[in-house]
Amino acid sequence: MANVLIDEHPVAKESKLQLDALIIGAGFSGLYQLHLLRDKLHLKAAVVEAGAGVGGTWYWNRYPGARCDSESHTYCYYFSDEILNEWRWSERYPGQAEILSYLNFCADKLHLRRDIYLDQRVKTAVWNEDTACWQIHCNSGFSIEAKYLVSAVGCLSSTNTPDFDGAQEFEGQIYHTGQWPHDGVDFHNKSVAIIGTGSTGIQAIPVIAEEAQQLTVLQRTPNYSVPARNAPLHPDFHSKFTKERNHVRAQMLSSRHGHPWTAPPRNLIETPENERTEILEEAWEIGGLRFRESFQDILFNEQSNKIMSDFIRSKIFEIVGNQDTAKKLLPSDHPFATKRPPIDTNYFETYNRKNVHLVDVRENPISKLNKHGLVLEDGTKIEADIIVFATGFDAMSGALLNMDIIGKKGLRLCDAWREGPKTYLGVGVAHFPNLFIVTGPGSPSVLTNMPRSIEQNVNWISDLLQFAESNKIRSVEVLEEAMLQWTEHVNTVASNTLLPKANHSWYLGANIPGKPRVFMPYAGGLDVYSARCEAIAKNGYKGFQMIRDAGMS
Ligand code: NA7
Repeated sequence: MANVLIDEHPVAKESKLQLDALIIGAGFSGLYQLHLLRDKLHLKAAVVEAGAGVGGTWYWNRYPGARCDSESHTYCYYFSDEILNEWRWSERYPGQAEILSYLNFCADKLHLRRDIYLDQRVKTAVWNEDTACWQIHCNSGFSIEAKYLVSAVGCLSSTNTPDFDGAQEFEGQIYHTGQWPHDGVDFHNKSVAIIGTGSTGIQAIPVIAEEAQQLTVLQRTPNYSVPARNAPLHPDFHSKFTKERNHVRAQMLSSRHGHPWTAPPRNLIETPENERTEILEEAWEIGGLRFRESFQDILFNEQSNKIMSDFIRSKIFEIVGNQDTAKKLLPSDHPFATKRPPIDTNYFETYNRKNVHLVDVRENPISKLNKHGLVLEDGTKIEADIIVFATGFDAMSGALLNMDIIGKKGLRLCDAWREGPKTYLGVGVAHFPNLFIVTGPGSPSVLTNMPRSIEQNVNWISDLLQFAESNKIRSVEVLEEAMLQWTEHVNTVASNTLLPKANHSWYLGANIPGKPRVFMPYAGGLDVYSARCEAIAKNGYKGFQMIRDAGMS
């Protein structure tokens, strides 16, 4: 890792940049992808990034309380012992600022900056059949020609801001949690309204409540949440972890969700009531996403899930003093963990504060904004100095479709995906040669601890490119049949679980008006998916067509 060149971000020039590989996005995926393609495969590779810094999700999501729900020692790269040895996490779950520092540390350590062009948002990417290259144009006018195009745009990077009438009339400030101002927002002496009680709202509400004069929470769908039990890590944590980390790594890779634990081989439904209550109470005290893994049948058996969901509902009743408020907070329209399960610090407790008010906007939706705040359909007015949109993302496919990607014979990705995303392994799309997607729709991605899925995908894509380069392949193309079979398999696997039972989930695209309802992530587990990818690679990348200059192999 010798520093032979100056580590500064390059300036985009007007003349076209010629590359072997262009990577879009400088988050966890893009940084590692650049490292492998440039430093291991020795390709001429670069990254374009829309933000003014590296970090991806953690660059944009700076809202109060922003924190990861994977534990720190697992939410990081595992490919480099040097990085694992040097970096020290401070808390059980890493906060936004700490993860952003970590990613900047990695970018410096691996000397990545000199090949990362900042403030470059990709507008179009067009496949040129004659040159077998992608022509990429950014909004700034910067353009690039590259043999390979790797999308590392992330699953949750295209924000969803409901288009309320009257937004221009509002005289206060509006912020979306996913585009938070870098110098923060001062809530002191302010009346604040927050829309949304997904993972983001659940993290932000307790922190904003401590600072704001009044906080009104506009809740459309009550959510389950489990205490995170965040705390500083013990001073000995790092040395203990260093000794155990090969074991931790193996546990993560052999698990369904990429966390270092798997559900014990027991079904809730078959566990006697007193025993299961004891297990759930203990899991509630430990906190975090492990709670979901207390039993193996939670996502498969409706009755088991109902018992677990009832347990959480009983906790909400215990925590929230005002029973009317508690009732409004009870989730009822989806089984636990069929939407992304939030973990929290004092979320339900926050409703016991005098300055926090809960408004149900399911039956009485937000109709518009006016000069002073929000107006509900029945005419109720909610005054606010600041409105926070914690309204989520056009997940998984949104950021990809925001770029105009045009493949063979002028086929646009938005047309190819008109009925929902279709991919092979989440990684490739038929008729879009030499295009690879890290944690795309059809991969385990958001159902897992992301860095594990990212490393698996990036390693696999890099091996595939290595194979293509050493075999003098002109273009790597997904076979239509392989893509359709995989897409059907993704659907079948999801329908064998309770996951599609959450009608409004962003996993299904249901949070975006007009978006086709297709269950997007692969629910078969990271372990199963990785084994499948490995077998496909061993089988000469079955499902891909490798085209040489002189014809086909
Ligand atoms: P989510 O989970 O999509 O949550 C968005 C929230 O915003 C959710 O409660 C929505 O209610 C609510 N919402 C969206 N539009 C409206 C309108 N028009 N009116 C009222 N309420 C609305 O996004 P998050 O950012 O919380 O989490 C995304 C992921 O980021 C998270 O899972 C982690 O993986 C990190 P709804 O439930 O649709 O009724």
